[in-house]
Amino acid sequence: MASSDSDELIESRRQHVADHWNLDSEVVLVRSGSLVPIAGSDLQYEFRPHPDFAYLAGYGVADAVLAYDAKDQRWQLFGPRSTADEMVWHQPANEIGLPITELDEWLKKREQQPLIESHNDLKIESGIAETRLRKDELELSALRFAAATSEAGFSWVYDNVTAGMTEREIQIGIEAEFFRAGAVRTAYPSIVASGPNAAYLHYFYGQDDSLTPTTRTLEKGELLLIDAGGEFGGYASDVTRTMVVGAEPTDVQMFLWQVVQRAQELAIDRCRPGQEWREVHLDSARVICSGLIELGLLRGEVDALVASGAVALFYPHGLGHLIGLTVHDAGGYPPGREPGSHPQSRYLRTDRPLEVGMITSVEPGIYFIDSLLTDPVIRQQFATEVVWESVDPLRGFGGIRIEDDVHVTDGEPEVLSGAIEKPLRIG
Ligand SMILES: [Mn+2]
Repeated sequence: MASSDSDELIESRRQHVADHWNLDSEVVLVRSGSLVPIAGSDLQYEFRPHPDFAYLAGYGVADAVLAYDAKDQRWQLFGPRSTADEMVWHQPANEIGLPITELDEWLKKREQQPLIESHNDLKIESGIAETRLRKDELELSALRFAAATSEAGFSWVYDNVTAGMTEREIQIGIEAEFFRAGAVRTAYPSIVASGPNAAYLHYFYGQDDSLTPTTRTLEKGELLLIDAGGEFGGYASDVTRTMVVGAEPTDVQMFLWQVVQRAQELAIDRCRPGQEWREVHLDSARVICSGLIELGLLRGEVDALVASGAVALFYPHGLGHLIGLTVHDAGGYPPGREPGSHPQSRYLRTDRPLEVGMITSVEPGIYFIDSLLTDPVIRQQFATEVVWESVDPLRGFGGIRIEDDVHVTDGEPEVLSGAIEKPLRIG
């Protein structure tokens, strides 16, 4: 990060954070983090900086520290320097700030001031989170670019995927296009789930066994759910499309897909300042509930079915989450709010009123999850609300999720991933 525009924006982030902290004389250290060794080897996991450091420093360098002296209201960056031996094996370190070896001396001059490690202090962390909520222009351009890399990947899927391909082949194809379009990495492990696998909310290659991962061949007429996105400049994109491959959709596939699509459309339109995200989420559950009643899978009144947890059997997750330097970004719950235990909301990752500058995913879904549908306690509990004789034949159907990334503005919601088509059928 070099340009003076970005320097100015980073300066302004620091100012906002310091205003939130409102400290007198403390010294705060924000660390980038260290490489994590892989057990039993001399290798390390790929480095990811702590997002608070990345946000306030603008770098992704390991073993670096950003220090703030509240007395002088000054920020000082410290970074590692390579030794001659290290430079035999590695490219030289990015020489940011003062050498990290000078940090002790710098702290000694301030030893009368209380020292706070930012990642151990709730007030300090939430001061950064509250600032990270509202994205600045530099962040928005990274987020838009990340979404464009995802678009390249999904276009490849629409043009190339046919029945008979394995999930792994599809994953390789979509990720290659993310990277070709400029993504630095995938924002999270890509979910490429065919047929019944689409009912696992977070299904990904190698999860079952990292030595010999299994993959499945997509069959004609099955659902294919892809939840994948590129990452750029540390910023994530998070997109899901579900389609029927190689055949005309069945009536049930088409009906449920349209219910999810409608729930998503209504929720995206609600991504406006002042809307309580929990309410938007519950309304999406009501839309899905109406669809399940109409299809004859649930019986009863919409509000009662949402309240009892019957809808959560088919839509167990939250409508969406904040997106930024992590795919499930900081600030989902403001101080004073906590995740509840209600089945329809316990996985809700955000509970706050929307504000201009927030980025949220909008991702309703409907799934036929075997572990829930076969549980005898659940079957007994929902004996009257769930029409089991109509639900049971749909075991193995998989699931449908449609997800876009939405920027809350003071005008119309901006759908960052809006250029990615939503075909019901491909191949
Ligand atoms: Mn998501």
